[in-house]
Amino acid sequence: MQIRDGIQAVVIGLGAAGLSTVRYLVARGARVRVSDQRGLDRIDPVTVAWLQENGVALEHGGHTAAFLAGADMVIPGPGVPLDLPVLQAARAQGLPILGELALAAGRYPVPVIAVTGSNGKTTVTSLIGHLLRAANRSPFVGGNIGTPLLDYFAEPGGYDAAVLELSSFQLDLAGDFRPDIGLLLNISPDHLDRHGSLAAYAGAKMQLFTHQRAGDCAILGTDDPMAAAAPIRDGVRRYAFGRTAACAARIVAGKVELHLEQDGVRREEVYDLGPTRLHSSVNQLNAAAAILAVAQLGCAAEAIARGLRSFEPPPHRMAEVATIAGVRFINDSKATNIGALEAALAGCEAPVVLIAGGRDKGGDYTLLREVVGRKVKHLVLLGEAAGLMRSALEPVVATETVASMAEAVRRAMAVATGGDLVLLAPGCASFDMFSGYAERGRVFAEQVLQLGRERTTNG
Ligand code: UMA
Ligand code: ADP
Repeated sequence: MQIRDGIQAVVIGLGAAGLSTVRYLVARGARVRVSDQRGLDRIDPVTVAWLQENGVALEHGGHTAAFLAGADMVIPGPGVPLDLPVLQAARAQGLPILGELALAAGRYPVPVIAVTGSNGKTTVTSLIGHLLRAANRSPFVGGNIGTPLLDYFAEPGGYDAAVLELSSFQLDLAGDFRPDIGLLLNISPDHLDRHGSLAAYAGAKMQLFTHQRAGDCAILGTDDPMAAAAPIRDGVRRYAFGRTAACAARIVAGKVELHLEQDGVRREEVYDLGPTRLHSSVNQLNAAAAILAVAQLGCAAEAIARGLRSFEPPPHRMAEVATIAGVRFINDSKATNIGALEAALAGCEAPVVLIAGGRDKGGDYTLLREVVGRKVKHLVLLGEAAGLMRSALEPVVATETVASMAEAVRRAMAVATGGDLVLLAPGCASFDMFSGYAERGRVFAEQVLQLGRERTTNG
């Protein structure tokens, strides 16, 4: 969306994305105000000074409808709930409510590759960026992955592509945004506390494809029924990845086979994931998705193969921590929803002692009964959702509840035997006990290493 000089914009939420939005708008001559629920003492003084210098009014300690007076548009940060009273007031006044994507729509002067899905976004987004760099390209990599997507415009970066990780929150307010390559990995219940229903959540994800036009490209994880059913517009080139025969990037025995017709040239390539760190069952899917995306951008097979070999997956995702007395400990703290937990278990070969629980996100844990019944020998629960998970899963597995991660690790070790796998895959958010999934994963790893040390010392 074009921002004209003097237009009045109110940004709600001064997080990373909100601040980036303020900067973007100020640089384009808008008159900007920003409102945050935090008290002034909890906002970075450097940011407060910058706002002052740039004539940006700051409302802190909550949002009031009065702050909207004279506004032409309201831009909530991605994590700001859309049913907030101030946004209801904005709607009642007929003010447009736009997300960062709506502002960015049509503004990227380079091909945009946008990645969404319930699980695997960060892995795939960073892998696409890595493969492009291996092919001597200079991608901007941002969005939900950490660097706000409007930061692209903050400095002339010399970028030749924009690779964006997009959440359902961002896609909910995407306006006319359209990616040249839209990549949908999978859809399983997540963020239902915000979206209200699986249909509404899936609907937000599908916004990725709403404005695509003939010649654009849609890449779909067709092993997942909801992703396979994504409504793709006529003329958009549709490519599938997964384990079925019809896939353009097909996983066969730990390898990705690429079958692609490109500008009249046939690409038939095989990528062996054996010598890479992408050999887990979910990462095979992620690799297939990323290979399809960069092949679309013309990257050569040799660069792709080299990039796959040097890629380090992001931490706290199925990461090996240690093996103690033959028991392997795996940290999948980033498994913050039911789909990620299900996928983690489905990929485990050995009997699993599962550590799960945390803050509930409104999903249905009975969906896990089949895979838990098949793979888990003992379930250790912690956090706010322990009770809900216990009643959903008790019928299929022996369950106990603990009060801390230290206790969880010790109880898991007590019931595990050599050859078992202790998996931290919470299936929940972490904010009831930790500052985020990374702290939860760190505490788990520390406790495991501590346990290892104690056992060595005690003989
Ligand atoms: N705030 C209010 N009023 C509210 C709610 C929040 O003022 O009612 C304020 C908070 O006080 C805080 C700010 O808003 O100052 C937080 O803003 P935000 O929640 O929009 O988050 P940001 O810090 O801007 O980070 C966002 C993404 N966060 C969310 O979508 C929740 C980050 O994704 C993203 O990396 C960042 O923009 C840069 O693009 C994080 C995330 O957890 C990783 N995403 C969710 C997920 O992956 O599951 C969707
Ligand atoms: P996101 O950014 O979508 O949260 P991540 O790459 O951070 O995705 O991975 C989040 C969780 O999902 C981790 O537990 C990881 O093991 C799991 N995961 C990664 N890729 C997939 C996939 N393709 N399908 C299902 N689960 C996955």
